Amino acid sequence: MAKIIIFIIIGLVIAGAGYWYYGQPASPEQIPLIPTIETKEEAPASRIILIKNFAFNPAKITIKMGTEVVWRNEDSVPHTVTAEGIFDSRILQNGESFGYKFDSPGTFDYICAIHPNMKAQIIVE
Ligand SMILES: [Cu+2]
Repeated sequence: MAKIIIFIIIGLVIAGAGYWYYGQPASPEQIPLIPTIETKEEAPASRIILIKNFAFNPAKITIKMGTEVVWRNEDSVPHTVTAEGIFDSRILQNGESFGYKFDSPGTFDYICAIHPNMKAQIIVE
């Protein structure tokens, strides 16, 4: 009986020592001082809209102010990206692109001037 108690005590001592050795919280000088400066730099935002099958795809997007939208004509026929008085790509042949950076909020409707039934919209927040 006494032996069992001694074993238990030895066990507790070993367990306690283990806790003391491994379970100690790190002292302040062991905690690495990582600067917590937040970097708010975001990659320059840009969105691509494909012109395909006589449609802008996607036809309606919502973007943040400062985003550049790039349209690329993937049709074999020429198209334009035209918001009268705001931006105009002129004629884009197959494979050509046009980019416009939206620096102010608002809703921008645009069309293809060659095929005015091609309508699309960009909402800038
Ligand atoms: Cu067109």
